[in-house]
Amino acid sequence: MVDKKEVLRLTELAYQARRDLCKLCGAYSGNIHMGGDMSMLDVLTCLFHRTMNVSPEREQDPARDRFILSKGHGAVGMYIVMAQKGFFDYQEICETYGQVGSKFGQHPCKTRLPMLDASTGSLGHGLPLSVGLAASSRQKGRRNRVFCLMGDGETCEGSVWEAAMAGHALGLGNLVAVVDRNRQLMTSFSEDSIKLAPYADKWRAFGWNVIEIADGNDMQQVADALERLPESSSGVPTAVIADTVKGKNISFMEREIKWHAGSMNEADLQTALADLDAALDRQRKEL
Ligand SMILES: Cc1ncc(C[n+]2csc(CCOP(=O)(O)OP(=O)(O)O)c2C)c(N)n1
Repeated sequence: MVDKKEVLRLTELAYQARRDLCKLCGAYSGNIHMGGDMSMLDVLTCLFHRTMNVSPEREQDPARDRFILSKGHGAVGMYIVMAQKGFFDYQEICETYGQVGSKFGQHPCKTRLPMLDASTGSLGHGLPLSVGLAASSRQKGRRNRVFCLMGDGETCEGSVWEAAMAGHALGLGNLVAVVDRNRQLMTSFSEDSIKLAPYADKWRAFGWNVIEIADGNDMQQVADALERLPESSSGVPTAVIADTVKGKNISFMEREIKWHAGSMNEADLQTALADLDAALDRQRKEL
């Protein structure tokens, strides 16, 4: 088990990321994809602050891990976590986010942010790209991993399953697909539209090693699960399926379809910040 001190450090980072995101949302005039950002933030925090060997200093290092945010509509959540890690300046994100000419667009753009491993936003393309990166790393004898974070709704795209077949056929043990299984899409619950269950079995049927996280918003569970990744030299790709809650920790957002994306007024912002403080208190007591 990952020790409690480390879990607390990661929990506090995820809390800070949620606060920063809420403050940005409160100040921004347009909609932000709050629901799916909140659901994925614990996994994203653990990936950037513990699991992946990435840092601004290693940008050009061929041995560093690669990361593709395939659910590109979650860009601002990723920018904030990367800012904590020193890649970006949070203030600059707040001042320019979503404006014409900004580096920080509503979807991640590699042309403007060269440290990213891909531009994303059109769902279903991150895993195919990740297969290519992982195959190339393998061919060059590198031991790094390629991580691809997808939404569960996104995996309705056929291209995801073509890539899953290829990842297995090529024996890419250095490939890790992480699915933010929040059971919601843009305008509906996933099981009410294209039924995804039995979800983990689908990945197993495609030949993948599967790690399930019963509560993907519990940092202890997330950190422990990501410790169990096989060696990158193994011959089987891994799917980490994290059961999460869309809008996690914000009372008026949790599991609310309308909070796929939205904007907050001052009263919303104050409620959200109080909710986050209460959630952190609870998490500290549990640890
Ligand atoms: C190819 C493509 N089709 C449609 C969209 C519009 N879209 C943006 S987010 C979204 C819902 C995605 O659901 P999911 O992957 O579960 O993301 P999450 O609920 O975690 O935000 C859709 C359909 C898109 N970005 N790309």
